[in-house]
Amino acid sequence: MAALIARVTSTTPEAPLARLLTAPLGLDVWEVTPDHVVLQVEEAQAGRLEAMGYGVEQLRMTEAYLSTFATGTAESGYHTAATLEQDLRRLAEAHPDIAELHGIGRSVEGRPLWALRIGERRGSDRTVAFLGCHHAREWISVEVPYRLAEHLLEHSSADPVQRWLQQGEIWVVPMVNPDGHEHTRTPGNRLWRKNRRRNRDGSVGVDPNRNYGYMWGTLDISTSSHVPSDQTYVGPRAFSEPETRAVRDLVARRLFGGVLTYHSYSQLVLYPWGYISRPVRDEADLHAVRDLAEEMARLVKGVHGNSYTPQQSSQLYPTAGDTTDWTYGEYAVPSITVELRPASALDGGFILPAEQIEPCWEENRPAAFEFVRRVLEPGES
Ligand code: 0X9
Ligand code: ZN
Repeated sequence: MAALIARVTSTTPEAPLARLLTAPLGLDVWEVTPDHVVLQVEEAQAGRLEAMGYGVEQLRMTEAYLSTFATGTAESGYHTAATLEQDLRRLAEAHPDIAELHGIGRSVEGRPLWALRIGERRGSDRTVAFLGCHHAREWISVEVPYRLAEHLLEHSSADPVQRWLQQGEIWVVPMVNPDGHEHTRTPGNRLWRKNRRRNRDGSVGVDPNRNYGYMWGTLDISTSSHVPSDQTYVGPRAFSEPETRAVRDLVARRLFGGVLTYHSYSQLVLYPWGYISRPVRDEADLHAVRDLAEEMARLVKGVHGNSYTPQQSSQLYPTAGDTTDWTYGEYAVPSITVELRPASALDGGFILPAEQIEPCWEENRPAAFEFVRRVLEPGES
C-alpha cells in the first residue's frame, strides 16, 4: 500500500493535535509545531484521520526531493558505513598519539560499530561522548560528529582543543545504526528509520532510540510503540538490540560526564525528560541542562543565523527509552539531543542536500565545543 507524506491540522476541538500523538495510531511523526504535524502515513490511515476530524494535506515534496536530491552525486557527499570506517581508520592512523579506533560491538547484521577515542590520557575521568545516526535516514547526523572528530584532531595542538585532550577524552560514535543506514542506500528505502532486526511477527526493525533502559516501554503511543511493524517500535525488552547494548556498555565502561546525540530534522536542542511532561526534579541539574541547551541554540544562531529551539524533549512529543533519558536517568549527566537541519519538511526533511553538510557542521561546532567545555572543564564557566 502507498505511503504518503501529509501535513495534518486540527479542524475541530474534538480532534486536538495533541491527541494524534498520544493515541496508538502507528504514525511516523516527522515534525510537530503548534499548528500542524507532518507525518508519513498509509493512504487508508490518512482517510481514517480525516474521518476523525483532522485536516490532511498531502505534501508532494518527498517524491520531488527523492528524485532531485537522492541521486548519486548528492549521496556522494555523505559517508556510507564503509567510507566512514575508512575515514575513521585514516584519522586514527594519522594521529596515533591522541586517537584510537575502538570496535564497540556489532550490529544485527554483523557490521562493526566504531568509536573514535580522542585524548592524550587513557582511562581519564573526564570524558564526553558524541553519538550519531541512531536513525537510518538521518544522514546529516553522521556527518556532524564525524567532522567534529576530524576537527579536534586537526586542531589538537592549539587551545582549547589541546587543553581538552590533555585533561580528558572525547569519544565519537558517528554511526550507531549502520545496518539501517545501508538499507536507506538501497532503491526505494531512503526513508527507513529503524535498525534491521527481524521481528517475531515477520516485520523488520526496532527503533534504537526507544530501546534504552530507563523507563523503557512505559508508553504505548504513536511516537513510542509496542507494535513491531511501527516506526517507533520499542523492541521486546530494554537493550534487546546489539546497537544499544554497544552504547550502553561503552557508557558504563567510560562513565561519560556528558552525552550529546545527533538526529535530524527540525532544528531543536532537546533535554530530558522525554518520557514525561514534568521537568527533571533536581533544580541544579535542570538549571544546568536548560542553560546549556539555550546557550547552544544561541551559539548555533550566531554562525549562520539559523534558529534551533531549546526545549524539553517531551514538548516535541513523548517517548520512552530514548538515549538521553537513559544517560540522564542512569548517570545524571548532561544529556542533549540535537535535531539538525533542516527546519521543516518543505526544506527537504530528512533529505538534506550535500552542499548543506559543511554549513550545518559550521553552525554546530561552537555548540559542540560549549558542550565539551562544560563537561570537561566544570566550574570554569
Ligand atoms: O523521535 C526521536 O527519537 C527523536 N526525533 S527524530 O525525528 N530524530 O526521530 C527525538 C527524541 C527526543 N525525545 C523525545 N522527543 N522524547
Ligand atoms: Zn532521529
